[in-house]
Amino acid sequence: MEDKKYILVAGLGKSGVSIAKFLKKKGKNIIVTDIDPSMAVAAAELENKGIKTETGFHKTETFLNADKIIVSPGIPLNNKYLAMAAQKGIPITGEFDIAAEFIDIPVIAVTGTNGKTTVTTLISEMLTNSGLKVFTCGNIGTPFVEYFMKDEKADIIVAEVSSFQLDTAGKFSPDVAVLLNITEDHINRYKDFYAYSDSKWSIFKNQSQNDIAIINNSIKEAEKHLKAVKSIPVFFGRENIYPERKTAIIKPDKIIIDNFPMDNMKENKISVVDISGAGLKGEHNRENMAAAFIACLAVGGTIRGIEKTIKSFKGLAHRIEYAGTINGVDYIDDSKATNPDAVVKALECCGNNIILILGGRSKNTDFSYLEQAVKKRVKKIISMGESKTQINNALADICTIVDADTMKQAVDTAYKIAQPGDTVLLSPACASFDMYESYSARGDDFILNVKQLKKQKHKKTKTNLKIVFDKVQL
Ligand code: UMA
Repeated sequence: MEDKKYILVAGLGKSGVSIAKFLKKKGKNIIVTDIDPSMAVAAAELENKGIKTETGFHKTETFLNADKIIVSPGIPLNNKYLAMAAQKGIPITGEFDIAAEFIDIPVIAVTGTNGKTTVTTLISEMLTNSGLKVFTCGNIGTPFVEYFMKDEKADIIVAEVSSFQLDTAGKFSPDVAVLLNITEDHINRYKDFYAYSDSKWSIFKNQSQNDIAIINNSIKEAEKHLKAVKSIPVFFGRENIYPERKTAIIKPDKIIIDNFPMDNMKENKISVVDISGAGLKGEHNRENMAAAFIACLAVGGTIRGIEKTIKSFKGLAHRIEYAGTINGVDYIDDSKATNPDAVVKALECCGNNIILILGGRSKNTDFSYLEQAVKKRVKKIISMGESKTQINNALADICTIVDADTMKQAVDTAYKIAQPGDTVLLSPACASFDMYESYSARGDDFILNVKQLKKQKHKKTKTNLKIVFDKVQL
């Protein structure tokens, strides 16, 4: 049993490692624990820095004797050790709460079910192209506290924030907070959709009246949450449904600011941004651009920087990303689509003759949400991973479903089914962890299989030509 006072860092992933190093630097006494025995290597590095680690198990007393517990986003708060600690009154918090104590520059925080990484990246590039030094962090992959360990200072922090991070965000209070959308996701972690939705809305909870809240005006049941928002709301959407409020209206080729919400917007005298030559396609991406545009204006981004980014930014890897064409069939990698609404958005971008590869680790979301879009656009579904049965139960009545055990089998089956002009779309609506370590590993496997198939078919075509040629010579 530890007799000294200590902070317990639970989880030794990216977030846990960074927090442990940061707090150690601040002179705190730290213990790190991770249930996974394979974390021993990462633990050894921390041990060398004088941080005590416990890997391969969790010990009740280590949790119960801690002064405070900092929990990684991947560990559910109903974890039995955390629950025991909470019952004993031990404060349980997360990385954003710790970061909040040290922030001394403006912060833009972005949340939502889908589009977070795209908008975080867009805002970062728009501001960089406006001449600002930006530190980008959060759920996008770089822990927030890494900023405090850097020598180089930034003008602004742009953070992607997941609902898991918001649940332990404590005093975190962004100057500009963006809520992109809320649809069903992570229902394996939350009691129900409403609990998940509350988590998303909590991004605004510590904001004060001079801060900015950027909100998609099509989010359902927003009114009850808006009452609690103390900051200045600025909406974006296809129509101005709140005429008395500030809104950026999205048209196919432009975004129009209906009302100037902030002083610096008045100074900038910007009312329209041209998005006709945008690198990002699709209705959902027009929403993403509008949200990013308002966020940038709120912190002094320039119209030049914004328009330059809108033209040059082509999207992220594994998000509706072109992977190749074989026999007139396009193959699209959308491995980052880990919930049903993201799949609907991808289907809307990919025409009408789609072979859809679905499946992975379920997050208890409802696959029947896909019904309308599948009816309209999908020729066949190929299902893989742990959620095959759930997918069958939800969609077999409206679309033929073929099973695949591996990505190779899924791609080969899609190849056999597809006709020239069709699109093969990997858009799984599920997490990847049943078969891969991340969505990007899953996307890479898809791309690899598409490339190999293309090579194979190209070789075959060449061999066929040779046979014909040999015959001609005879
Ligand atoms: N663990 C325990 N005990 C448990 C359960 C888990 O010790 O009972 C351990 C695991 O063995 C693991 C660690 O806890 O080693 C969990 O770490 P983590 O999953 O929180 O992973 P990190 O590497 O710290 O990554 C986290 C975010 N992960 C999650 O939210 C699941 C990363 O988001 C984020 O990029 C990173 O912090 C930096 O901020 C990833 C993600 O999947 C990309 N996010 C979800 C999403 O986008 O849908 C929310």
